[in-house]
Amino acid sequence: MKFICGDRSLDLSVPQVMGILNATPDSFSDGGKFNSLDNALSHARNMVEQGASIIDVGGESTRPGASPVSLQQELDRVIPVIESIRSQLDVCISVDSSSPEVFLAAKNAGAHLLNDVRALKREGALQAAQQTGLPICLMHMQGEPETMQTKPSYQQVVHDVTTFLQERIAACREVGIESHQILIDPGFGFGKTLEDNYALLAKLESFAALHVPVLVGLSRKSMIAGVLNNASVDNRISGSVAGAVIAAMKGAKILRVHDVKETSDALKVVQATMAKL
Ligand code: 7PJ
Repeated sequence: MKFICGDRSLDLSVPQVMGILNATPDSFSDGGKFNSLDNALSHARNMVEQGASIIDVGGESTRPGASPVSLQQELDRVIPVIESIRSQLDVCISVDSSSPEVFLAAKNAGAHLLNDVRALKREGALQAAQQTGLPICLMHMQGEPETMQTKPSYQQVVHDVTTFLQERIAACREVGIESHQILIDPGFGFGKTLEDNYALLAKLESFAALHVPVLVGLSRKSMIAGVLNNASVDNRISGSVAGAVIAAMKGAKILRVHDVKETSDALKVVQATMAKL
């Protein structure tokens, strides 16, 4: 099960780890520690050594309540980081963005994969993504980061998220992005209550019906804190690893995480077990 990403490929017959690299000064779990270029590169290098096969570079904070960033700010944050990783490390680079201009600049800087929490809904995003020729992760979000946790509401969360992703896959195919270039993600924490998040995790295997690989990001999120007495970010690692293990056992192929070593080890145990099923 090879997934082609630009001039690289990912073997999705085993779960892959995507390490999170926040190029934002206000990202909630690494608090701007990695916003200088050298720090970003050394963090990326550590994550590769610990088992990440993808580095996800993001310059827009999408934590609940975060304010929007300007296009120029986003470009200034992510493009130098992508160029630097591309020149120094042997790893697949994804860009966490919703902006068509960022997609195109990221592709030129050496990115291999687009990761859009707005599922290519911004004006011009579908066309720009198609133009890059890169694969794309389509994520579900209800609302926008500034207000999405105010009052999330669904008829039936698993069904609603599935329908949305199905529609976005169809929109991609209409502009010429093929299904073998698409990943989907239910978007844990993006306009969802604690109950919604666990309902989605419990039924994650149902997304296999969409016939594209599933990516999951629940690392250090409030759905982990919510069952741990609102544990601080530093105390969410075991809970996050448990979530990653459950997701992988329910078919997720890519796990987007902060704690790469812990998650990679856990996924090796998952893999050894799944090989015997
Ligand atoms: C996700 C993401 C996620 C995908 C963020 C955070 C918030 N991209 N970007 N899936 N989350 N595909 O890491 O807490 O869940 S930013």
